[in-house]
Amino acid sequence: MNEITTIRPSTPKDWETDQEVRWCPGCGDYAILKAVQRTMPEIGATPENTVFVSGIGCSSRFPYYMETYGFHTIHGRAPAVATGVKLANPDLDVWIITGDGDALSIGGNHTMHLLRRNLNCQVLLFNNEIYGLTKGQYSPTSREGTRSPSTPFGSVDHPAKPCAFALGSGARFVARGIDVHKNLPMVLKAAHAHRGAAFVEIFQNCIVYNDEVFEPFTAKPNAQANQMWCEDGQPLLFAGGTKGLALDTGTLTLKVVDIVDGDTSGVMIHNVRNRALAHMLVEMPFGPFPMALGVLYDDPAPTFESAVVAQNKAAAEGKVPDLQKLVAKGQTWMVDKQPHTI
Ligand SMILES: Cc1ncc(C[n+]2csc(CCOP(=O)(O)OP(=O)(O)O)c2C)c(N)n1
Ligand code: SF4
Repeated sequence: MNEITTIRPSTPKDWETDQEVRWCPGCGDYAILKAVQRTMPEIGATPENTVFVSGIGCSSRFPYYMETYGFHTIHGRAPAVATGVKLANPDLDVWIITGDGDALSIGGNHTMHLLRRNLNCQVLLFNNEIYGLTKGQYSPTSREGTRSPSTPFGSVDHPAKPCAFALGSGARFVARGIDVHKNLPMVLKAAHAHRGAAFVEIFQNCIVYNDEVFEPFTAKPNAQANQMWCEDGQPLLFAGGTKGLALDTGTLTLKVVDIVDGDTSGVMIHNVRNRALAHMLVEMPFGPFPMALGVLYDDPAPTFESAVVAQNKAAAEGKVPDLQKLVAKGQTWMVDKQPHTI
């Protein structure tokens, strides 16, 4: 007789592996790993239905540390492998782990197509604005002036904005989090709840090659003044509710306004389905504006794998698969030209 065993809810510990975690002491990757391991039980995930796919980089060591299926693939190619995994078994919960170099240099093309196709998966881009694994060369997200072994006089490149790249590629979910911030699991849960490609940029401190680069908004004394956590249906406020964002209707741009006597009537209300607002939030220059964090855009659309499955089903309708017939089909084309004579 078969015995039915009840599924035991998991704990964060169940998602840890016996592998030695090999990141530099103090690396932001540790905090992200913990946040993901804390999130998995809360979203009701099961290790046997979960796959982590990564490219190459410090961040891409992540699958070794998750007690799930995993692929540590080739540089920039995690989206291709993840697409194969999802098409082979659409029921699997697929997470892509990538770095700013992995996703936006060598893998920029793959990331773009994954997002526009809208594969149902979560993409966690660990943005440390540097190549960590290869010892600190500048990356597509490094700021102008970044001194590194490959830019000894300072970078002259204009950096890419990962969330703007994602929106421009057609992503239907875009969010931002910070490695050590308590809100990261909330952002991860929202990404997981979204059906389709969910893109999350996580500001991750590389303590060795780019330490403190996010301090202007992550350091304790700067956080309140410069972080704006966006919540759907709520006014866009920051600096402890003393400032907000309003729309300048003349120029169709955002502007910072002071909140006087708690009056937020002129402040924009966040709407995660407003794509134009999302574009403005991810493009805001930091300094004059705060750093927009949390779920910036969330507007689901049909997914790639569901369309492929439906198409395959329709094409196979009424047909009996016959492998033998296919193999014995004979020649499918004739080469009737005479070979060239020399
Ligand atoms: C085809 C190929 N080109 C280059 C490399 C060298 N390489 C390995 S990781 C990496 C960049 C890693 O930076 P990032 O993606 O930002 O990840 P991090 O290490 O900072 O987490 C590069 C250039 C490689 N492994 N394979
Ligand atoms: S080099 Fe930087 S990103 Fe890589 S493990 Fe060390 S601190 Fe982390």
